[in-house]
Amino acid sequence: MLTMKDIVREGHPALREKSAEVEIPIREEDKTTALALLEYVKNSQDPDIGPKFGLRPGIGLAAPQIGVTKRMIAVHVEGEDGELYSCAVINPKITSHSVQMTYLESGEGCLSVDRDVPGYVPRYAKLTVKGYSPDGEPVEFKLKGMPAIVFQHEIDHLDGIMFYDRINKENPFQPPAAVPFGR
Ligand code: SB7
Ligand code: NI
Repeated sequence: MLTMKDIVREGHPALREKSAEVEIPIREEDKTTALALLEYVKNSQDPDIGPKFGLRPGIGLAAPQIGVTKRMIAVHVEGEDGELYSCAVINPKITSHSVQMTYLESGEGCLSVDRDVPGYVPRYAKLTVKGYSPDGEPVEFKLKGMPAIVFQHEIDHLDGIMFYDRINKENPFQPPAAVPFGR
């Protein structure tokens, strides 16, 4: 099981690399990695397991964050209508997105960043993501709200992009031409 000691922090080159596509059919080793990412996000939100192992809660995790530069992510997050997005996605790809942007009013954080970086992170308000499940089944997600924001944060990791790269340098709280989301 993955713990905080497996998560690489700022300064590690994996966070700035462009991750490689995972070969299809998916190898057992890659499937295991994808499922480990998902297990971490679930464990980290479990009221017993999280504190017991000192896991910082995370609603998503990307393979480069454990030093594996392959295109794999996991999310465990609830949508606006209470639907749960709990999945590992291999080779996730944004196939379409809204013109409209959104941002989290509370800003974003990252398990690989041990400091607060305040500011709004502009994200697409809606998007479609295609990819593969760990079992090799093609999957497609139509996303809005928090799940949309998390998927974009994770897919950014696969391209070596950190959330703060997208914050306005001059005025971090300059509301982007966007509809805010969250409290
Ligand atoms: C706030 C938090 C996350 C995504 C979007 C908004 C995830 C934080 C955990 N991660 O570092 C995952 O990469
Ligand atoms: Ni992150």
